[in-house]
Amino acid sequence: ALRDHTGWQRAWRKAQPKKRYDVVIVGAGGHGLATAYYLGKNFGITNIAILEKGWLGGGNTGRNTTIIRSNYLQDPSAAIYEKARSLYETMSQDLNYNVMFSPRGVMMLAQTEHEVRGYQRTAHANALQGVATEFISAQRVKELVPIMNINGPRYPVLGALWQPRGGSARHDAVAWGYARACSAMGMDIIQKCEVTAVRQEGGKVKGVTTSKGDIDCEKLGLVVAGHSGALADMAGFRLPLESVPLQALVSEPIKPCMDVVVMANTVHGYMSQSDKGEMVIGGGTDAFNSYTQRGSFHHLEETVRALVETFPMISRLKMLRHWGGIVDVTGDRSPILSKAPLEGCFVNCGWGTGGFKAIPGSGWGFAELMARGQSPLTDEFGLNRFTEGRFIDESVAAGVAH
Ligand code: FAD
Ligand code: PYC
Repeated sequence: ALRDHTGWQRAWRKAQPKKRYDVVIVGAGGHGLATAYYLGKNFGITNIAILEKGWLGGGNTGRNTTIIRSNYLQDPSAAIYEKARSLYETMSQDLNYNVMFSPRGVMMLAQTEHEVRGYQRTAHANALQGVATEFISAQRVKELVPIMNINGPRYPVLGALWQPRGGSARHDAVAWGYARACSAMGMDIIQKCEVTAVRQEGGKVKGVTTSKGDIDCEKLGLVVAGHSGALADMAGFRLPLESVPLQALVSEPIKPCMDVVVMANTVHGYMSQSDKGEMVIGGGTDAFNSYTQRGSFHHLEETVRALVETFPMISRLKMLRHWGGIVDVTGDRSPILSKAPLEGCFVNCGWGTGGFKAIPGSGWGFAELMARGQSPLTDEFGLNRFTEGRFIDESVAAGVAH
């Protein structure tokens, strides 16, 4: 059907690396591209290269299950995730690219008394932070999601933390929209360009060595999610991170049956319905460190088993595809947006299982940090918090997947 569609304009230019840039960003995922975009838009810095070892958006940005919410507990988290959620509301207009943001509502089920108390606490914290969430009853949950069995013998639904303006967006479109806007500002997006070394001189970053040659830069941003440990190693420092696979799967498409996103954190499962009708399903991280970006059958079975008491209908669904991405998990389940020990080098990582929702807020704050050396959105997320013991504990909000 697309036979006669020829001569389409490229969404972003195919670029060859120059010898030198003001800023080099490693990683053309959502966070790297958003950082470049806000460096250009908010600070007028456009002499930028974004280097990607594979294809743009082919890392976790193109592998995630697209849940967007800002119902975190601690103030610094609420600030950056709510900034991101609010930027998602206008992203299609801002980028002139339809990212299909769908604020359909996200609920986190409370299936133990412990979770009831935890989510009521989060709802109170969110009220103080200006984040609109509420704790709703089991009956209200059933009204919103009629296919749910709220009277399961093992894990009955006791209520839920409900964020009506949470939802989802089309992950590829987020990456492509930012990429097109960056390219239009004159930035170079260079795919199949793997960074293999970080070059330094006198304790300051000088540039990078890549599969397409050496590139010099004034400032370097490392934004490579599950490969952050490897890049930090090249730059001569260590990060408090573990890299583990996180898997997801989709079913055959079925008629519309659920128009909100549901997370069941106690049993480690979550589900939403895509625009195509597929049920998008995921569970917890693999129990071992690995760089293997693929799915495995035992994990798939565990996840579906976890959900089937609450969603009996999934026992009859055929599953179509499963896959994995490598997520970078910190001890306090909060990200790292920080100056690195090497002068001129900055690191944005540790989003673990929950960074898709944060892409615009992270890009906004990290761009400010790289341009000005400081940002109110990133101040609390520095590497120094691990040596000073100022953890931002979000293990409950990270929820299902951690
Ligand atoms: P990535 O998109 O992974 O981009 C990093 C890029 O760096 C990659 O493209 C990689 O190829 C490149 N790179 C690595 N090394 C090099 C090198 N040496 N040289 C050049 N380039 C390099 N988050 C949510 O908020 N909601 C969800 O529902 C959700 N679900 C998820 C489900 C799954 C199965 C997975 C895996 C993740 C999920 N996440 C979710 C987490 C989210 O996907 C990530 O936190 C987010 O996408 C990270 O984006 P990024 O731009 O930092 O990383
Ligand atoms: O961060 O909301 C999230 C999430 C859900 C599944 C994976 N991550």
